[in-house]
Amino acid sequence: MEIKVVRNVLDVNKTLAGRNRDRFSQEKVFVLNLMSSPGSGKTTLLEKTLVQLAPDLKCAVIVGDVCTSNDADRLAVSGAPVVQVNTDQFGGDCHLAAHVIAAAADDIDLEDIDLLIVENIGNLVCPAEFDIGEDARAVVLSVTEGEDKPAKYPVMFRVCDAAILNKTDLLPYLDYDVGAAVGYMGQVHPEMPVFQLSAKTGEGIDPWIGWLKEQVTRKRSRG
Ligand SMILES: Nc1nc2c(ncn2[C@@H]2O[C@H](COP(=O)(O)OP(=O)(O)O)[C@@H](O)[C@H]2O)c(=O)[nH]1
Ligand SMILES: [Mg+2]
Repeated sequence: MEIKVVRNVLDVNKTLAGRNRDRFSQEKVFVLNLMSSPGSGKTTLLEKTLVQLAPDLKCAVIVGDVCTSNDADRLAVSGAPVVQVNTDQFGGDCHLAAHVIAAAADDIDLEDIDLLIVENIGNLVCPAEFDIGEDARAVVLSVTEGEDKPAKYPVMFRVCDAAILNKTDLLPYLDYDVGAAVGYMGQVHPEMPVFQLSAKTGEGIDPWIGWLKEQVTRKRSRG
């Protein structure tokens, strides 16, 4: 019985995600869903990413947290439009659902932007299950979280089109096996690119920026 209810929730979400996808396509906006566990560095990566993309792409961000507007305040420094969603109004949901994205997108002038980035709620499980109408998904894993997280939380890594291995500036101080982490990701999702970088120092960020620009360009060329 419980499984049936969950299935219904996901079916409704899929329908609403389809509506979002049509709307974003009509407005010619590329949508990236950025996910990770709390604290892996999504906001820090976006702070850097928005600055790097600014000359080429007009960006906006929807950022989700259970409470606070801390991340929206950090990201607004870039000058990009930012909408903060707090899920404590919806019972503290651990993910952003399609209808929440639809409402948040009403506060953004979609005609005026090329790329909408959604920083999802920090969680390696639930956000992977909820389509929000995005074009691409990326997951951030930081080197302080353990090498085997892709094996323990395979759904997240399976549904993503790219992964970021963040906080590489900390590697000299840790007993962390980068090869093992990348290996686990490869087992779960063999074709997925993995970008090793430090969002803090910016080292290694260029291939990530290049990948993101390429995704937007590819969608534009498809019309
Ligand atoms: N050393 C280091 N710290 C980082 C890096 N990226 C993020 N952090 C720190 O990790 C903490 C969580 O980062 P935040 O961007 O808020 O993560 P989020 O919860 O995924 O959005 C903050 O204290 C950041 O300064 C990084 O590349 N290197
Ligand atoms: Mg954040």
